[in-house]
Amino acid sequence: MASVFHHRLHLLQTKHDQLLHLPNEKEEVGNGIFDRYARPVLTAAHAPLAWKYDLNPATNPFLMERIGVNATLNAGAIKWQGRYALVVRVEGNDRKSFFAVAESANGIDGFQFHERPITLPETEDPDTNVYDMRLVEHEDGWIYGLFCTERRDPAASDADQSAALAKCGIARTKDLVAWERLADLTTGSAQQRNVVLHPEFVDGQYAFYTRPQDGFIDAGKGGGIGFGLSESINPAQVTQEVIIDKKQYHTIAEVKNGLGPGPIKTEKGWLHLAHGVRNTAAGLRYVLYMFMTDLHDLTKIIHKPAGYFLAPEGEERVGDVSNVAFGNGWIADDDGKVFIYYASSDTRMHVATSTITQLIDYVVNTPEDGLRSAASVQAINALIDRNHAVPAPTVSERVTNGVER
Ligand code: M1P
Repeated sequence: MASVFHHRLHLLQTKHDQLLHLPNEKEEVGNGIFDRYARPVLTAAHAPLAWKYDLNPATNPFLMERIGVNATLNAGAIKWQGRYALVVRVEGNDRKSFFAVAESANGIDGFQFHERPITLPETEDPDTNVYDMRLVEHEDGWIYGLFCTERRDPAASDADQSAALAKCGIARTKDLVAWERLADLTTGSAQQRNVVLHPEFVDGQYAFYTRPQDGFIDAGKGGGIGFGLSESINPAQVTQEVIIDKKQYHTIAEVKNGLGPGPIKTEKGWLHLAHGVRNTAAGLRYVLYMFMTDLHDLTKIIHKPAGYFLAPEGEERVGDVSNVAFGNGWIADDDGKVFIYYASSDTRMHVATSTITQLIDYVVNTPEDGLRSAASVQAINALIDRNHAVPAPTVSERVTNGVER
């Protein structure tokens, strides 16, 4: 039996080590807006062996997996002590999610989990499930993690074991290791998911992006990305929410939408990444989109490209909840490079890279959604007209560009 244990341990350790050291390559031709990479940055298989196996041959002679890890998804992100840190939603085989920090030196490969998952304190009303943390370094000096806390709906009948109440949980830390739990956010809405803290005070108050909805799955008459202020962070209470980006018929966000990570401040405005959801015969389709709000009036969208910024592609389209791209973490480096972390199909984490300059160009210069097929054709014709006006390249430009020799 001891030989079974040691043989399996050697194989498991070798495979795990190889996975952790796999380099990630940029895919060759991107869309000019961002670059995708060949491999996910984190999968369930990246979880440390010590989280899953009893490594004592006396008590686990077959070296069986005792605790299963099902998926790594929807990670918040932050540059921390010069390294790229993700606070990952790790989901076990038991369907419970928890948070764990994984770090990398370059943000693209080599992500490794800390030895232990985060021990998140509970409130007096324990969470059944916690997920999708948004990290924000606030100007008050704390790093906040806002996440979804889910509990069974107390009004549901015994026959209904799926009705849940989703609220925004709030925790804060100074080191990503020790977390202080604050009271859950209260708002006027029955349910809240996808809540994000703005990094700066607004009129001396904490500012929240919200996503009010009537039911756990259905946005109902709620939905849209909301915005509201709270005098205090503990307890945080938003009494007035205004919808700054509503769901809209025949767009990528006609069923619901929600903000991704905290916004990035640029000289032109606040850059936002969000997800939009539409319904199809194959189920819900989640894609990422971007918009920009005014530097001074955070409720005013000044640019919003039509359609999606990033949609699940190829293998990304398949997973536990297929056809989903979800992003709640990005990191803007001082040199202008942006690392966009997104999960595919509620299963694994990926990175895409871009720059602030490219993202501003994208949000400012991509036509807005005209909301009619005819308007889409008009936008294409306008582009063709402008292309006709582009002077033909000179021979020397064609030679320089490698078109002619
Ligand atoms: O399954 C797709 C996503 O569904 C929910 O997102 P939203 O609240 O916008 O509908 C969340 O459960 C999210 O975690 C999940 O990825």
